[in-house]
Amino acid sequence: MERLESLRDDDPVIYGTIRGELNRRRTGLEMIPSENHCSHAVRQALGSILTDKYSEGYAGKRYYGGNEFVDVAERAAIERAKALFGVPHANVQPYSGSPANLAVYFALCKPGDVIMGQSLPDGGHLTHGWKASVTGQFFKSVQYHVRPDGYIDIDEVKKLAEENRPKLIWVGATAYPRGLPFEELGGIADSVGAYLAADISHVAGLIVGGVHRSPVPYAHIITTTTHKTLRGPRGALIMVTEKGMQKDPDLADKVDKAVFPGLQGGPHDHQTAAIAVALLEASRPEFKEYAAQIVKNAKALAAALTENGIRLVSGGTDNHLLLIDLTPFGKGNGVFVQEALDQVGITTNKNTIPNEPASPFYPSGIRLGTAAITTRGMREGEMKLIGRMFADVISEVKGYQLPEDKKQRGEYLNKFRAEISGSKRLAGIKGEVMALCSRFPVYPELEVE
Ligand code: DSN
Repeated sequence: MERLESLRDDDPVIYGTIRGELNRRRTGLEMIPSENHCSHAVRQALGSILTDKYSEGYAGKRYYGGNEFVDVAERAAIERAKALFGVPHANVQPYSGSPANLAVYFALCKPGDVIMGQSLPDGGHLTHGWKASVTGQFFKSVQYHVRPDGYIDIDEVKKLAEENRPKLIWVGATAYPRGLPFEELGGIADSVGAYLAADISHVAGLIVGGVHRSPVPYAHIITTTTHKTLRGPRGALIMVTEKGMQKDPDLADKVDKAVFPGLQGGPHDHQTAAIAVALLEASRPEFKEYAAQIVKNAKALAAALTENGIRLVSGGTDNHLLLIDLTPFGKGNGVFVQEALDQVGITTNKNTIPNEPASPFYPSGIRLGTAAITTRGMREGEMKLIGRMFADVISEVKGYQLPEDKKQRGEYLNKFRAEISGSKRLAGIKGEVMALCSRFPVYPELEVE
C-alpha cells in the first residue's frame, strides 16, 4: 500500500492536491480522450531515483559519467518500441508530443519550407501547422480539411499537395473519430516527393493492439505520445520506418541530432524508464484485449448517444474518440455542457467541430473518449448507461445560449454556474456516476487519507 507519508509531512499543499485529484478520479469518469490511468509499475518507475540523473547524449555516448544503469533503461525502451511498432529506429527522449513534432521539423525542414497538416478545427493538432503555433509561423503551412461527412478530404489533400509541393505532410489528429488514412496520404506524399510523418499520439495503443491500421508501410517518420491509448507516462517517441531509411539513409541520425542537441538537453531518465515499462505492458496479450475493448466501448457509447438524440461528427467512431456536435442546440455551447458534465463527475473537453460556427475558446463540440474508463474495466453495458447520462446532462443545459456580445459572456456564465449548482437533476446524475465508479475502482494501491 502506498501512503505518501513523506509528502504529507513535507508538503501538505501538494499532498492535499494529490489527495483531491485521487478522490476526483475515483469518484468520476475520466473521458478526455487523451487521458488514461497508467499502471502502478509505470508510476513506480516515474517516481524513481532516476529523476536525479543527467545523461545528455545517447546510450553508450553520453556527456556525463555514471550512466551504466540509465543506458539499460533507455536501450530497453528503444528495443521495446522498435519491436512493438515494427520499425528499425526509435528515439525515446522527446519530453512530450509537441517537442517530438518540432524535432521532426528540425530534422527535415528549413524555416519557410512548405508543410501540410490537418486544420485544427477539423481535428488536427496545433503542431501540424496551425497558425497559432510556431509551426504555422516559421513554415509555410497549408492546411487540409474534412469533408461535410466528417472524413478527411483525400481529394483536397492531393490537390493541395500538387499545387504546393510540400516538404513534409502530417497525418494524425487530436479530434478525429475515424481511421487515419495512412495509405492514401503515403501515396500522395510519394507522388510529390514529400516526407509523410504520422502522428499517432491518440491511436498508438489501438495500433499496437491491432484495432487500428499501422502507418509503418506508408510513413517515413512516426511520432507518438506515450500517455493516451498507449497508457504510459507523459512522454513521446519518434520512430523512423524502413521506408524512411530508404528515402534518406541518414534520417535516423538526423532525428536523433534534432532531439539532442538540437532541441533538448538531458533526457528525463525516470520518464524513459516508465515508457519502457509501459511498452512492455503494451506487448502483452491482455493489452490487445484492452485495445479491442476501447473500440467496442466507443462504438457502444456512440450508439447510446445517437439513440438518445445526440449528433456525432461523422455519425460515429472507429477508434476511442467521439465528437459531439452541439450545433442543434446553438453556437458555442460546449462550455455549458463541459461544465455541467464536470458537475456530475464526467470529465470531457469542449472542442471545435468541423466548420466551427463559434470559436476555439467557445466551441460547439464536446470531445470524449473511452481509454480511461476501459482501463477501469467498464464494458458495453456501462456505455449504455453513460450515453443516457450524457443525454440527460445535455438536455438539462440545452436552453442556455452563449451571448453574441463578448462583454455579456462572463456575467451570463456566472448566472449559469449558480443555476446549475442547484440543479436537482444534475445532483441525481452525480449520484449515479459515483455509484458506477464505486463498482470500478482505480489506483487500489493508493491509500491517502
Ligand atoms: N492535448 C492533446 C490532446 O488532448 O489531444 C494533444 O496535444
